[in-house]
Amino acid sequence: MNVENFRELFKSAGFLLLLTFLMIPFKLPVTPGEESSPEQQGWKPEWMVVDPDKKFVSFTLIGGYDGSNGTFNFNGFSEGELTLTVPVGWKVEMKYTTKSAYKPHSAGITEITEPIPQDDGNLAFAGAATNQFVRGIHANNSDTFTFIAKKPGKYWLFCGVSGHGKGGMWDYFVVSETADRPSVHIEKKARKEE
Ligand SMILES: [Cu+2]
Repeated sequence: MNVENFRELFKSAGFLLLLTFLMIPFKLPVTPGEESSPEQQGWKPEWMVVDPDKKFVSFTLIGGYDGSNGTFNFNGFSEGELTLTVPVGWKVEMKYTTKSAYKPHSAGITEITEPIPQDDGNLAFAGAATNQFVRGIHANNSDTFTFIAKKPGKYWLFCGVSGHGKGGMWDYFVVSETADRPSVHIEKKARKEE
């Protein structure tokens, strides 16, 4: 190997080293709840509070949170963008508030049926809906419901106000036999209004 070749080798090795350093910030693990984004696994939003010892999880849900899907959304998510997962047998609390002044909304856990029901559909668990599920809750009003997630399966988090489910005001609620902790998963769709 002559000097020139050696110099080239040294240069490319240096370049590779520089590249490696540049890559490091993107490979560092991210602490959930700090730098993580909703798209990452293990995201734990402020609106989910977990007590593993009591097998209890509390979700704070806001109907008409923002303008997404013409305000027909939970915490900004609609048409299945949001999936709440809880382990089977856990106690679930849903602290629900309507924010949008445009229309009343409600929240309940319902069976997934086709076609999407015009109104409330079938509750998956006894008591798993806000009061006035079909009439809805007006802006700045709240209702909290609790239930035991004893039946594994995939359900809707559904707004029972007439036409809202059909309008996309539904997300997913999963009762899992394999999950050991509650989790939130988000798959945000690209929308025109955003
Ligand atoms: Cu609604």
